[in-house]
Amino acid sequence: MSHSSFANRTNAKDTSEWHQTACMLCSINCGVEIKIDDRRITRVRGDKAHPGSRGYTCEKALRLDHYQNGKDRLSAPLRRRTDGTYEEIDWDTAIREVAAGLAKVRDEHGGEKIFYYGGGAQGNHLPGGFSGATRKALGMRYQSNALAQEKTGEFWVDGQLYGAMSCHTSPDFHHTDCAVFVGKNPWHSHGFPRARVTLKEISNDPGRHLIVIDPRRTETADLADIHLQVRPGADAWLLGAMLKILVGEGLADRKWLARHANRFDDLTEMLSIVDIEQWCEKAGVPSAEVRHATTTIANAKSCAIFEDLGIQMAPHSTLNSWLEKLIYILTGNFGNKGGMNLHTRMGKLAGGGSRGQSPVGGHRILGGLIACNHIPGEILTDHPDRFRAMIVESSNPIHSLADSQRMREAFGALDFVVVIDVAMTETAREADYVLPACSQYEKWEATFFTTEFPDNYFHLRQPIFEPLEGTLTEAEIHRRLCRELGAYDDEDLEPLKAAAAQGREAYGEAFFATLADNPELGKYTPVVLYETLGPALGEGNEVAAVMWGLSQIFVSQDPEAARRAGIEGEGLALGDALFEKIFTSSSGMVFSTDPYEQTWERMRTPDHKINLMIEELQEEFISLATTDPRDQTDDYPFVLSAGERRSYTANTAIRDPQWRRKKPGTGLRINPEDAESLGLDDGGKVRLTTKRGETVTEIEISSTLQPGHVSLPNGQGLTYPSVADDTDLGISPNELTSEEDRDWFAGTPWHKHVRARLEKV
Ligand SMILES: Nc1nc2c(c(=O)[nH]1)N[C@H]1C(S)=C(S)[C@@H](COP(=O)(O)OP(=O)(O)OC[C@H]3O[C@@H](n4cnc5c(=O)[nH]c(N)nc54)[C@H](O)[C@@H]3O)O[C@H]1N2
Ligand SMILES: Nc1nc2c(c(=O)[nH]1)N[C@H]1C(S)=C(S)[C@@H](COP(=O)(O)OP(=O)(O)OC[C@H]3O[C@@H](n4cnc5c(=O)[nH]c(N)nc54)[C@H](O)[C@@H]3O)O[C@H]1N2
Ligand code: SF4
Ligand SMILES: [Mo]
Repeated sequence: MSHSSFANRTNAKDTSEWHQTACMLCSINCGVEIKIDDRRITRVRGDKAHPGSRGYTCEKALRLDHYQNGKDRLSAPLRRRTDGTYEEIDWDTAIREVAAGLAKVRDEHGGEKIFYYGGGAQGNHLPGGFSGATRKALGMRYQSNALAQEKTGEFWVDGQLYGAMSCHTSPDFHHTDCAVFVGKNPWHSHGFPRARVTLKEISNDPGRHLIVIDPRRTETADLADIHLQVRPGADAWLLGAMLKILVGEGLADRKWLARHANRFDDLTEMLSIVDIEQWCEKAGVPSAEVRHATTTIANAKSCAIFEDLGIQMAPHSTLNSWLEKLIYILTGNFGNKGGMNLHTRMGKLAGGGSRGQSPVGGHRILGGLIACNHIPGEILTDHPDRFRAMIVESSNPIHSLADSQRMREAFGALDFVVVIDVAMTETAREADYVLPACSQYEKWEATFFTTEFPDNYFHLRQPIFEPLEGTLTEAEIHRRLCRELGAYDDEDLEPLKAAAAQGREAYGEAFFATLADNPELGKYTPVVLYETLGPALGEGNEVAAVMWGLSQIFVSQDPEAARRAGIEGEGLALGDALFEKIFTSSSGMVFSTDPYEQTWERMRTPDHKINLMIEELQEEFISLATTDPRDQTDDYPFVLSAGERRSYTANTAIRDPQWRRKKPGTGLRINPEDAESLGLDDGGKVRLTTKRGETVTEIEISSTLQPGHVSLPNGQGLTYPSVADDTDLGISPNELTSEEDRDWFAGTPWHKHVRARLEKV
């Protein structure tokens, strides 16, 4: 067993050395190399050795120091005083009082009244793992995170089509002949490795096609062969018309469908209600363009599609996911090179399936998560089962979830709130206790956004800086909370500590034997690994021990995928070899490799065929024939896209107004015709009113938007206790959104479709 190759690195102060890590500003987590000077990140470049990004970065990574040394970083636990201000306390006091506060709620009302939100943002998913132990120690049951305001509808649809929600598809853009983006602007938002390079390659190759469905002429649309500039919120009609063209005009792959899918006749029957001309008109796209796009998809050798917030956060969200997926399925683009495939995963982001319902409103729980828009309703009530306390970790829900005002009110109504973050966020400012965590460059960290195919990557990043004084890793915070709550004691750990001293082989055997003897201890696995195997990995490396457990789980489920990636061994030794490779690959590694046919093995329907029909969504589809997206109320003639990704946005991970070199440009984008009819010049001020709020903002005239459609960037409008001049920090979009505007099925918000009124100021 090799000892840590990094133990001596955690104190590195050498300014000439490049350190391997990753950018944590979006889900792609490109490998980067950085140079440091004391506690600053001074240089950043793409890491060519990273198997996914291979040297690629976008412009945002260059300014990571604004995260590491961000404004309002926390460096001591804080306790709220009765007047609402905070006082610093020491860690022992903090752990004792937080544990006591949570235990009191548990003892008086039951552990299931304590709600967990977050667990990881774009680059840090280990906290969500460690917090599992604290949650179990308290008997907590309900949780949520940002996925339940974007992706849960899509996951559920996957479950219906492929037999389990864990059957998540990976678009093979690197090999595809036809890439389609629906409500997705990968030029800015990425979503797959090396996005800009790949988009340009497809765009420049006359034999390959790029199709964009977006109301705005985005940077991606500018590169596209075909841009269907759909009316905002009208995708369901457009996708319905495309499906009818496929089925009605002989473009569906009938032979392939007969072999791989069930109920094609029922689907054809459902699509019979579609009047192609009329539906295209409702969608605002000429039918000739829709036919051209549909034919291009059908005739391409392969096609891969990515749907994102433009349809997931708009009317008919879950229905749209179904219709979008039917397009690649009807053209036989599943389980093939250049198409859509079911990938492996390391770790998991959402827990459990879709059993149960929320305790107060009885709302669907999808992927183990309560829909974010339902959270306030589960608190602001006198229902006996309401949530009474909350743990928030690596997330900023008061800023990022719909209806910030009501979210703030809900936090105010809780008996006890603790926030674990690196910075004094909008959410932390509503907490009873704030616990300061080490930054992602001060501890071992990783992302579970491992969704690639045929090769899937994992990157365990080693710490580069010493923890900022006063901060702890989440692993240590949860270990201390578990100990304080009496979850387990030294005696429980003795056999594991003794085995760890003899090496990882002995540890592996002892681990499973101990858990069989003491199943209770198994509830706390992440912190138990951290406490027992951790020290054997070398001082400062203890957190990495949790990956040993995840490696063992991975090889128990998918041993062949790991072997195809070059990991050798049998049983526990295979898992240990995988861990060793993860632990020593400072630039990331390939943990699984699949042939395309593997997708069919991964199907969870009994006959391994795709189930085309989803009963729950049929009625909504049929209603499209008799409804029209142009029927609007007169009070709010504009559609606001509240939260567009731009080059200077990264959710709320960077809390430093200085990180944008140029003048912010955080204004409202608006079409020239609309600006003219409002009598406004570029930079002019406008009052924007929604049913939930109003604000005054500058406008930025842009012909990329169609008339009647306006957009604001995401992640802006942060407030900084330490910045005196907080002018020009933009608009916080969720002061304008309402929790009521949501998908009827998944509860996902309509952030891309907020009705609005504009007046010149
Ligand atoms: N630069 C940057 N990149 C990011 C992030 C960031 O904050 N900044 N955040 C990351 C995260 S968490 C996520 S989830 C992804 C999101 O990535 P995207 O979904 O690509 O991001 P958005 O810009 O919010 O929305 C995508 C597109 O939806 C379009 N749209 C609006 N209304 C409609 C509609 O009715 N129909 C259709 N078809 N399209 C519509 C918008 O014009 C926009 O171009 O980005 C990730 N990447
Ligand atoms: N109106 C509107 N609202 C939106 C969107 C939109 O398009 N429109 N987009 C939505 C989407 S898709 C998403 S994913 C959400 C994202 O919203 P959130 O899930 O709230 O995520 P972030 O804004 O990235 O916040 C991450 C938090 O983690 C903290 N953090 C960073 N590193 C660490 C660490 O190592 N440890 C700990 N403990 N904390 C850390 C940061 O300080 C920050 O407070 O926003 C959503 N909100
Ligand atoms: S923001 Fe995303 S795409 Fe850009 S460098 Fe960071 S991880 Fe890569
Ligand atoms: Mo997101």
